[in-house]
Amino acid sequence: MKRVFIEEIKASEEEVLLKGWVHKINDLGKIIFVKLRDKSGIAQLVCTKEQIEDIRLETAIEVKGKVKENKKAPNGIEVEVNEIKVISKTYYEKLPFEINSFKDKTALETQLDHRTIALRRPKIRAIFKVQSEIETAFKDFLKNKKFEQIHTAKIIDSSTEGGSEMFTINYFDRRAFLAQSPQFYKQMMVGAGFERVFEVGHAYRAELHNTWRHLNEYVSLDVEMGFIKDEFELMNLEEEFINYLYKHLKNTCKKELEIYEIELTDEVKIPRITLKEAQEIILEKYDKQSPIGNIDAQGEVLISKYVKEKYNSDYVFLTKYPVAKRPLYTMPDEIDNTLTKSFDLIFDGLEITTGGQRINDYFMIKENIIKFGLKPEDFEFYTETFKYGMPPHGGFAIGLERLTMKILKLSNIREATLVPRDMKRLTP
Ligand code: AMO
Repeated sequence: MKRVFIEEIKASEEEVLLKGWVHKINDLGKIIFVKLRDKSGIAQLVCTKEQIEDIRLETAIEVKGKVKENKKAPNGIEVEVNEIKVISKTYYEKLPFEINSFKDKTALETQLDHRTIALRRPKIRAIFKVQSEIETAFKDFLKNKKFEQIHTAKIIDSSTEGGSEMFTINYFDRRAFLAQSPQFYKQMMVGAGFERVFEVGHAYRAELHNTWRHLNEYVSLDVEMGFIKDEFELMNLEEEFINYLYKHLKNTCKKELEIYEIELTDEVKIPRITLKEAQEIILEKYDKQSPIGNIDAQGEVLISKYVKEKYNSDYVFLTKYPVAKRPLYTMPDEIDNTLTKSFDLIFDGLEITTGGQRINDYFMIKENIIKFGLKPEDFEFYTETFKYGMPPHGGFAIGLERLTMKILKLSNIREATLVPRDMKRLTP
């Protein structure tokens, strides 16, 4: 007999073979209802006392039984058990927290300490179904537009984003770093002839802040595109992706979105505001001064509040960041060369993307490296491509966990990270 997944059980089926974990046991004396959980859902089993002698919560079992209609059971179906076999016993004394309760009062840190137990809760696993579909949508959307997937080195020789937020590692007899971003490599591959590339990979940031929105290891959804006109082409591309993503999630994650009571809008139209305008709005409307050349976490919340009220949008692109605040590869603006052709995308009070057009001229990039106080010879591996006809290009990167967190309205980025790495956490 072939095993069927719980979501596939049909009322018309005579007998089924199910496999899964014991989710709940409800002993009514004469009959016992056991909820069986597999990756696809939960089924009600009707058992006798003898049949459940060797089982307790979370025992892995195999069940053969008859399918019966019962309006009161989940999905209107229950399985009258003929045979239960224990596949794997449990050895715990006490569960670290309840897996089968609806209310979840366990502290996030405790859940993360016992990650694989917490993930047995359907509500928590739903986050990662959504996350996996975000990744699928990202790949499908870009492949349809002639982008190719690449994988670049995560052990690297130099910083891409500037700053000191890099993890150092011993690389035989030398010092190396963990990549903060695939930035240089994705640009190099555009020049190498791929024209359009994307990467889904880990990025590492040795940031010293332990906040609800920072990880030290996160998944970066990176895009880079050659022969572009300007940074607005990139914003249009990202806006189109968000619309594609929402449709995809509505098709593939109906159940999961329902669990989190999320209704995705039918059309996402993203307003574009310069950083300077945003700073003025934040000051005039909310009496809050922003840091020079940027907005801070509170500013992100305030500007989102403003665009929600004014444009009914959950998203806003902030454009034209100053040269002084952007990495060395960023293209300056033609009209005002103190500004850059770069942008951030803020989603419901949180930056989820940075992007922009890049410098593509060989001499200009070398000059900029010097301006940043660095040595051009250390960057020859990167700038070499620029000698051989580097097209105008640009791209962006989306933090996968941040996007997941905001779509599901979670309050901490760790909830949207399968095995989070932060300043304190290196296990599980
Ligand atoms: P940036 O450094 O802004 O840009 O990162 C891009 C996006 O990655 C996510 N992100 C993070 N997520 C969780 N924890 C962190 N510590 C963290 N740091 C960044 C955010 C952020 O918007 N090379 C450029 C991108 C480009 O221009 O193509 C870059 O890395 O969602």
